[in-house]
Amino acid sequence: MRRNLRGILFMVLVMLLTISLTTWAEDKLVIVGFSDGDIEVTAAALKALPTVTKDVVSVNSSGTAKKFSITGPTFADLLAKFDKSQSSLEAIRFVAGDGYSIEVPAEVLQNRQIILAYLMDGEPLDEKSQPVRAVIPEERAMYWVRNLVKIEILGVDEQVAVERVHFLETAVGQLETVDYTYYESLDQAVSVQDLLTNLAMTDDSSIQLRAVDGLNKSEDQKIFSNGYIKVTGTDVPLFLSPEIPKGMYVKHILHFIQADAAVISMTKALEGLEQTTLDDIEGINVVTILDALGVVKNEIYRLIADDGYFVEVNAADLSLGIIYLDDKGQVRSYFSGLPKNTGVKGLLTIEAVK
Ligand SMILES: Nc1nc2c(c(=O)[nH]1)N[C@H]1C(S)=C(S)[C@@H](COP(=O)(O)O)O[C@H]1N2
Ligand SMILES: [Mo]
Repeated sequence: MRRNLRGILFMVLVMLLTISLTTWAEDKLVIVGFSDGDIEVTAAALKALPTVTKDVVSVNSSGTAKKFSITGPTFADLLAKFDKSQSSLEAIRFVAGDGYSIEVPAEVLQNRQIILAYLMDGEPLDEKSQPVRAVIPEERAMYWVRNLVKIEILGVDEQVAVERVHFLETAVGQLETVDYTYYESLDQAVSVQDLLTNLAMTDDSSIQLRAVDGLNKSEDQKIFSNGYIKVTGTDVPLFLSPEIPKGMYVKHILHFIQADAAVISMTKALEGLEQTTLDDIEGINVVTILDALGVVKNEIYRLIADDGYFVEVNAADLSLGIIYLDDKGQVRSYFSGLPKNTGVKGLLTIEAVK
């Protein structure tokens, strides 16, 4: 009996210690990446800052809206304490304790107020949101990071012009697919690493993703290349990974751009870009595609097929051409009034020839 009691007491002690240690470990926010050193802010220090209280509406990726009121200091006020300013930052990354993370771009940093909320509707945050939830009113809920434990100060990648466009469907056709279980469905996916390697996209800069519903998102190169693009079943093309929370998945990818290369889904382009009919073929004008991706203006463009076949077309003739999916789902080009050899089957790449 005595022994039992002691055992229980010991267990309780261990539990209390564990609880206080974990609470303590998550009870602070670190800001890393400033040249003059990291900043550690305890929850108590955050609460000592002046606060704002705001009625906000969070909108998630499915369009569901939730209304509540939040209270906390602004990120700008916190930075001011350390003689820093939010608007002078190029980009930051919010990192949560649960593995969720998201990059906040310069446009958001320059135009929006960021609130480090520790009260919701006047009450302390729920367990999984503590110690703070970043709230950016007027931005999508993907930026409203619960359980915020780290803020990374990032530099921006040097802007380079897009010089080549790859068609996702053709590129995927050159790769091995793997089984990927998505909810109740067994689907096929390709490794992003394989895809990028195959397309000689070896840069380590961030990837700019755009979904067909207009969502734009910048993803870290390592996170992106460690993931998969699911190509069959629902929500495709879908960026996902067993290593990241579902909130980081990107559904219905229209295109993604990294450095001088872009990858576009023709299936999604047919939904998201303006369609045209040319000599009874329905597709998208070549110029529409190149403009959507911001491809550089050049005199000659090369169209390359998956078997290595290629043909060159003058810039002046580009608007005579469309890209379409044939009845086998293959990407093809067709130019009205140009020689038949400009009709490329299994189109993989369009690149500006220097
Ligand atoms: N820590 C953490 N914060 C997060 C996420 C997450 O998975 N983990 N998901 C984000 C996404 S994608 C959305 S849409 C919202 C969802 O917020 P809700 O659960 O309050 O609806 O939280 C954002 N903040
Ligand atoms: Mo989301």
